[in-house]
Amino acid sequence: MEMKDFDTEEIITWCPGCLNHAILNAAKKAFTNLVNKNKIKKENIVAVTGIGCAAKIFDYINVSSFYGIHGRVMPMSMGIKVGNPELTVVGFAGDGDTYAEGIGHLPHVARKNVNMTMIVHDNQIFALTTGQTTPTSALGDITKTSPFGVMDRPLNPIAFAIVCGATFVARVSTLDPEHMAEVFEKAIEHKGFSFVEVFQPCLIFHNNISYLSGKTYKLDKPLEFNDAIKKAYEWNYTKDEKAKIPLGIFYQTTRSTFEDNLVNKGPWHKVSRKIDVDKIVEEYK
Ligand SMILES: Cc1ncc(C[n+]2csc(CCOP(=O)(O)OP(=O)(O)O)c2C)c(N)n1
Ligand SMILES: [Mg+2]
Repeated sequence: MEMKDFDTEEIITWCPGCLNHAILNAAKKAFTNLVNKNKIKKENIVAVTGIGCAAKIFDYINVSSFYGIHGRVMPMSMGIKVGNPELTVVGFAGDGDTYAEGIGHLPHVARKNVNMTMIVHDNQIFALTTGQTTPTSALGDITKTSPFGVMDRPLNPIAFAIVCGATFVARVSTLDPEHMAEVFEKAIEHKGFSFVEVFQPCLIFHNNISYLSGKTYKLDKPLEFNDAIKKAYEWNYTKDEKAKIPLGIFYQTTRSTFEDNLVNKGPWHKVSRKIDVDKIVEEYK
């Protein structure tokens, strides 16, 4: 299998040079490698998306997909995975989608350890709606909803995901596409809830390429729980010019998954259910 087997014929409407192209390529590369290594089957991959620039990936990657609604990628993915645990479910969503509208879902898929991967295209802005503050916008960022600078302390999604119980937590950057594809592969291969935060500078509404350049470094290996949380706060989504920003796998552990713990195992699509509609209607008469 080659990467081009994941191409579609849709016209890509991201801006020219948009770093979402790098995420698309890295996802295709990770899928191709995993299929070629017989770790997953192409026909079993499901991409689940929310709404936003990030979510347009739905149209550009040739796998079974579900184009959902804003903020609901994780519960939709969980439903798909529980419905058919044989599937490899990968969610793609923006930072607004995941950390604003959808934040209520992250703790639960993490603590339940749903066996899926969540890839967050974090451009620190609501991009498709042309530039409003999100929970990872830095203090002082000027946006359409914060013309005098963001005043609220940002959310630290890495620390949050670890505390909530995610069993694989990583951060990558679109400015290092090779590393991004490697981590995507490991995240998808990991059994349990994998959370990958991706730096995806938005060329139009939040271009922090020059800020990130030279400040990131790679972690050698995953850390212990407490050390991983401490490391997550080494950079707390600030504009600090002296920052050192860690990339890589912060934390990885093994725990039984949500599907493992179900009393009645799936795949539910193969379970035939006999429902006597007339009997139910009688009960309610
Ligand atoms: C429930 C709901 N709220 C708001 C919107 C409007 N909306 C559509 S796209 C978008 C911005 C998405 O930002 P983000 O998730 O960060 O993705 P990006 O466009 O930055 O990739 C918003 C607010 C919506 N479609 N649904
Ligand atoms: Mg965004």
